[in-house]
Amino acid sequence: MPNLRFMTLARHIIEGERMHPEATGELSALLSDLSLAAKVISLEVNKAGLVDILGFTGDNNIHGEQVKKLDMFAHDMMFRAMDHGGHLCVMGSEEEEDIIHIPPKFKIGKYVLLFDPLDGSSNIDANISIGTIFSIYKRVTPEDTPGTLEDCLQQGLKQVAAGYVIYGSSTIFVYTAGHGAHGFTLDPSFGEFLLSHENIKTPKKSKLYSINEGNYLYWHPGLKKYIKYLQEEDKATERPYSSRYIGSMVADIHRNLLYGGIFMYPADSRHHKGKLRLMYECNPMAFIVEAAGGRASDGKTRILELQPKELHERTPIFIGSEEDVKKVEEFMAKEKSEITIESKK
Ligand code: FDP
Repeated sequence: MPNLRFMTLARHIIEGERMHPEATGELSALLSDLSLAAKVISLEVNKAGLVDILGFTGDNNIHGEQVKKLDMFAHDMMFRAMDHGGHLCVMGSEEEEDIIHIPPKFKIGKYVLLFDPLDGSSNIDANISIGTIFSIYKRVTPEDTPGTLEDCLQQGLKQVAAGYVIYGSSTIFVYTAGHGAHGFTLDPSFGEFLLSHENIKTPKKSKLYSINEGNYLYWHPGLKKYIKYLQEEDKATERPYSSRYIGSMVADIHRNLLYGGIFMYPADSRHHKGKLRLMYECNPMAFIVEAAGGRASDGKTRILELQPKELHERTPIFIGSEEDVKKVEEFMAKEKSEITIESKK
């Protein structure tokens, strides 16, 4: 085993590829291009407080949210880093309504890339950790033709790789190509991602939950009971749990992946499909968390088995330590009633 301090992301990707004699090197090239985009975005995120890049552009994205300059910068950077390698046939971005075609001047490849260029962007001004999330699939339509929506709308279990980059106290690139989840910390002095979290194993049970409790009134009754259960005292099951909610999905899930925890963004009586996007947020995160031994569901069904119908569709999500996710599923299954708004006293 080589000295971990000198295991760069590039080397790790290449060594991973050697385990697959049939590999063409294209996936490795894609991951390397992504790591370049991550370095540039990281640099820009770190400069955000210094240069005049903060603030709203005045435009709204397709979800009606106000877009900040940094989101657009990250979106452009991802596109420009990934459009010309010859490995992709189509892309999709949380910031763009339609699928993104590869410019005709570049070669068309066999992979599909979906990404959320800057997740948690409402936190930028407060210097809170944010992240980039990506998901890679093999195309399902004939080769050498432009990719289509059909290539993008695949079940999460068809992902060949997924990852996220967290821009926090340091920049960390976490990815899985199906064999474990691995984390690399960016050494800013020489601009390399170095292996810092080898083969992450998330605890099977935790003592920590993450949810926006401001939405309590609108939750499913089973979820209300589950959260109350977590707050009760019981030494045997290590309750009460602690509550930790940053409100930035990558940061919340990264912490829970390392320490154990359950992150929830449920459906509620106002938002029947929750808030988070299946293709850009939930599928890639579920792929990583499962690779680390965790679990992810929409409350009933495994996230990776959901059949997407639209590029930007949302889904409820319960993700993290396996036993905790199973427990909330049990609580919700016991309550037959639908989500209702509690009457005001
Ligand atoms: P944001 O709106 O800041 O982009 O993806 C959306 C997201 O952040 C997630 O990163 C985060 O977990 C969630 O929304 C927070 O939503 P609430 O403010 O409703 O809790």
